[in-house]
Amino acid sequence: MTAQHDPLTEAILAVCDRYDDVGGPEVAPATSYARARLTEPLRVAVVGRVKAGKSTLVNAIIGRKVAATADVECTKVVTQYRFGADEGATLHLSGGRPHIRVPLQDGMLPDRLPVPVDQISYAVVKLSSEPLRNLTLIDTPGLETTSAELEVVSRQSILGVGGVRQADAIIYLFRGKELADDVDFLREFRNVAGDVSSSGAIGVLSHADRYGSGPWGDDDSLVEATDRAAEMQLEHASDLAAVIPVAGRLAETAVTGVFTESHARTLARLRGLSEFQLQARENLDGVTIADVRQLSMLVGEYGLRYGREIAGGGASPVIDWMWEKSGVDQLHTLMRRHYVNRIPQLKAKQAMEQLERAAHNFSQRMPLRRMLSDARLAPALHPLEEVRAWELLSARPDEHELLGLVNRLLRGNTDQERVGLPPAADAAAVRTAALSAGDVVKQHLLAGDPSVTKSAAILTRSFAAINHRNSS
Ligand SMILES: Nc1nc2c(ncn2[C@@H]2O[C@H](COP(=O)(O)OP(=O)(O)OP(=O)(O)O)[C@@H](O)[C@H]2O)c(=O)[nH]1
Ligand SMILES: [Mg+2]
Repeated sequence: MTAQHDPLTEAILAVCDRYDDVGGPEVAPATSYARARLTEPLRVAVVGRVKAGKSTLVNAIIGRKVAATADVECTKVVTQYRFGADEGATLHLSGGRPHIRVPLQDGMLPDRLPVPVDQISYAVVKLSSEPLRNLTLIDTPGLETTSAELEVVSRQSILGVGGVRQADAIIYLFRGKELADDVDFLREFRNVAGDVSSSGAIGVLSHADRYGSGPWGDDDSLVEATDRAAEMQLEHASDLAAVIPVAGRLAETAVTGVFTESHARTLARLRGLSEFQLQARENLDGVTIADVRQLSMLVGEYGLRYGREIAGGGASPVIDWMWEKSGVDQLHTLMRRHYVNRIPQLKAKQAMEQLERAAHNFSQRMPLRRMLSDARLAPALHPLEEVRAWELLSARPDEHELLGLVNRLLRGNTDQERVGLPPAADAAAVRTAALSAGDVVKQHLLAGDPSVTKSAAILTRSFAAINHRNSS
């Protein structure tokens, strides 16, 4: 579906036109930016602590080694990966200075940049990789960086203009146990950026192949990570739409084509070793320690332990196994469910908030703000209110009765789907279902909890509108 044909996008474009009418020529840059953002690919920022595995995950999603990864602090500037046939990088400097074009080095942003990193607001790397046609990925420096120089840069730039503030959605990586800092940051970006809240945020428990008792422990790390992710999902319901375990390195190795038949043969030769021998790197049956180290870099200790049995079949089954174990497929599914299927909603939300923020800078700020709040009440923008209800309800510790209703409303493409009826249901049946859903909702209008009352008010309008649309 092109953005122009989506009713919500159309409605926001109409709001942009009105913004121009009310605000006059000085608002043109704000509206042209908002229009452009509505039609470009969704922007997803990858955020988390230093060494959480953010760049590795970016590579895994793009299917190519585009971001440098290392055991030492690595990503220094916020980097947007966008689709473009003209591959290359542009550094956007702070203070409005002109951009600087830099050639890529081995397909990546060069290690040495022509200006100090604290002068760079963000970098844009254009690549002709297919996954970027529909998705712009934003890799960010780790939170709580170790060098003082980066400390200031990172928080500002991650939250700021090139980073989360400009993202339609985020992936938040936790490495192992989440720390108070992680939770603080999630809250911080909700407050400061405001643009992306729980509906657009997916949590990833990274390094899942090393989780819990570790790759050599009695329990399977991935299973332990899956259990922990499920708990985290409940604990962070107010900040994150879901939490899943991901072993990014397995995925990166699987999709970037670095795992060869020769690696598979070496890995297969480790089958006869006991776990102790392999872990301690003793009596390696003719395989050198250097070879095992190299394999471990590619498939991790988890891959050494469990992948060697599969390696007898060659590189391809190992690659399939790593991809399957990595959890990146599930991440894609979640991203489709939470982001891609809701691009118009996420983009509309972002555009409205951007226009609201920009209004403060213009002489007609009060009329602009009034126009925007009126627009929010119009039926065409009601889906945004439904997203708000979803956020309020999913932030509650319980699985509230209304949550199921709002989920269905947001996922449904037709009124039949929105009220839970089969496609063939006629208007009368839809009306009856909308009325009875409306009755359920009304019981919550006087609930003591303001988040429930507000959601119930929003859903009352949703079902009234469905009823109205289906009345002859
Ligand atoms: N075993 C294992 N190692 C991983 C995984 N993900 C990343 N790594 C490794 O962890 C190290 C850090 O990964 P990066 O992707 O550079 O982490 P980052 O969050 O981008 O780090 P900064 O940019 O410095 O904040 C690298 O050596 C990766 O190969 C994973 O899922 N499992
Ligand atoms: Mg990085």
